[in-house]
Amino acid sequence: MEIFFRQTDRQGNAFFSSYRRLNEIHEFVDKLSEDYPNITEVISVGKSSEGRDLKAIKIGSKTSTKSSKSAIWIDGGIHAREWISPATVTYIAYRLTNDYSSDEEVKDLVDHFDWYILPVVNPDGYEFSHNFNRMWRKSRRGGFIFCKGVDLNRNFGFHWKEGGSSSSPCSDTYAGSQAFSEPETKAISDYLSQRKENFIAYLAVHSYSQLWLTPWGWTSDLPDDYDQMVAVAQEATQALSEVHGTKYRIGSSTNILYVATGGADDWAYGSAGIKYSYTLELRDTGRYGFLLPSEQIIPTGEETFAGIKAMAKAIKREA
Ligand code: 0X9
Ligand code: ZN
Repeated sequence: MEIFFRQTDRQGNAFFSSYRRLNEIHEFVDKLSEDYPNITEVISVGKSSEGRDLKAIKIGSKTSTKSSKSAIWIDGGIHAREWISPATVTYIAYRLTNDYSSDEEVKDLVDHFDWYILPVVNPDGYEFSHNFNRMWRKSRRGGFIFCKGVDLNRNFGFHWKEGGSSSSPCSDTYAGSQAFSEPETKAISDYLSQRKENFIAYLAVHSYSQLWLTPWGWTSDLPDDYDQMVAVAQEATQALSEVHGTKYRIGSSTNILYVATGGADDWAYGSAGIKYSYTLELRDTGRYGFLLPSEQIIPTGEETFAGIKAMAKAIKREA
């Protein structure tokens, strides 16, 4: 058993030493599930417009006496160029499984919650950003040679296209032809809607700016649960900063960033009724921006994992 864990540790360190292609992330997720069959299940949430799998992993022990567990959703890679996001989200899945047997705190959180982790919401854009254009943001559907793709974080059906998004296919914030016109956003919303009573938290992981954002992105008004969301985010960012000193700011998207409608977090909170819905903007604050060096994958993973654990602990206490 011990050798087994040490091997997995080595795998983790090697895997997270560089930014990985989609097929490597998918293989890693499959491997995690093979290594920890009792607490994991590989899930297909749907397919991208170019036919790539939206491969996710569900992590949760079946030992709980409760028939239906509370669930936490974490996704990454909705914006192609934000490479630290899929890397970090995959790292979270790695630690939740790898540490289950050795860390009481992790065991407790995996026993209590079902974790649904989708590292790459936008696999077509992610691959395009590796193959052709490192600064690509959107998906790759529609358009001609130029002006392809939809900003999937403007395509969710809640106050869709009411501000901070564009109706021009050439724009980097093109909202799509209608709400949920894109297979990626439709798949996520269908998946969550079928199970929404179980979901207590939704995390959309982006980069960069070091922000722990609450809804709303469509109005400067604050959501009903704002105070509780902020209290949980404070515990999370406190734990996060204790790891490597990285400082996060907390606030609503509109108030500390900008108005942008059709975002996943607003939909998760406003339509799916998921009480703790956040967008995380990971490292850094602009020195490297989207081009965060790969040496920062593990430190970013470590601190984000600490933040997410603290968040889950706080939610568990509240609920
Ligand atoms: O603009 C976005 O989609 C996010 N920032 S990013 O630089 N990663 O593109 C922020 C989204 C915040 N949430 C909402 N506006 N709903
Ligand atoms: Zn983003």
